[in-house]
Amino acid sequence: MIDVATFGETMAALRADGPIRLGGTMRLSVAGAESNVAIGLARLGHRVRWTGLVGRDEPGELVLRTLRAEGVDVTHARVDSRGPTGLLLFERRIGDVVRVTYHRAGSAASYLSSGDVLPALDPPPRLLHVTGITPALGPAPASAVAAAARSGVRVCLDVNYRSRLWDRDQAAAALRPLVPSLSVVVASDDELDLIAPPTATTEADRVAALLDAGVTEVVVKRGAAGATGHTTRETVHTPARRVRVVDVVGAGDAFVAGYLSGLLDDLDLTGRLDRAVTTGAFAVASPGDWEGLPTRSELDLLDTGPESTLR
Ligand code: KDG
Repeated sequence: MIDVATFGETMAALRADGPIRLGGTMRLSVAGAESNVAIGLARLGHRVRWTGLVGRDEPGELVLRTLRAEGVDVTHARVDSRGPTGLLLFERRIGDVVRVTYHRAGSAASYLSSGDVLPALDPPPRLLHVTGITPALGPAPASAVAAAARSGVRVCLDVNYRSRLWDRDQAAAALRPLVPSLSVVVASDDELDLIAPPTATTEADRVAALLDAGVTEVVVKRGAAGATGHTTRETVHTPARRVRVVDVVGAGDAFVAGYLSGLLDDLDLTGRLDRAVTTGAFAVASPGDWEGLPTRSELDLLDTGPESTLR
């Protein structure tokens, strides 16, 4: 049985250490919010399925090969010739400010439809994880998210607002109707208004409105300030783990992987948040979206003192 199914766009990712316009060497990998979560969960020993479309090209082969190598089930992922695999460029512009450029309009993934994703939910997984990025890719992916959310599986949505893909009004119009189907909502503190009803104007009101609407847990990510989890019974705040910041991209996905792992392991809210801030810290402390994510036996590595050598 699959523990977590997820779907979305995974792109070839090129990372430059300085401004791209100056040229130089870039490192090639893959990136996508949902596949980052899938890899994080697979490394923790959960059975995960990622579904998506990649182009008939070598970057598409890289995406599928990477996910397979990480132990993610790609049975329902496929090559589609209608567009190329998307491309994502990261450049370290100044200090630790990273700038992202997408080349994904018309990509193979923008054709992902409910016909691609619904078979991947049969038999039903324990959890379905979706993000607010997928409905921003086009009408077919938006319908796929809506259909999958209504499939009866327990759904986690990470709002993951991307201003380069759509504006806040468009995001809210697509995401709010999903709420009745959601069990877990994860949002940054500046994203809650995109999923909560417009009548709720404070964070407390937004959380209360989501819980009233049937969401069982609302998790608010606060970056370096940690995270707050809310259920109808309790609210728990957990500070972030202190690590040297190397690359914050992917930290939110790592956080979700840790949180869902805790949920699958039946940890209480405090335990789920502890695992989430731990996996988030691994992502922050290592380069790349997902490369530094921990296996289960590495989860306590952050308790090792600074500058330690493990022999
Ligand atoms: O969360 C990290 C992701 O944002 C990144 O890897 C790529 O999925 C991505 C996106 O659409 O921004």
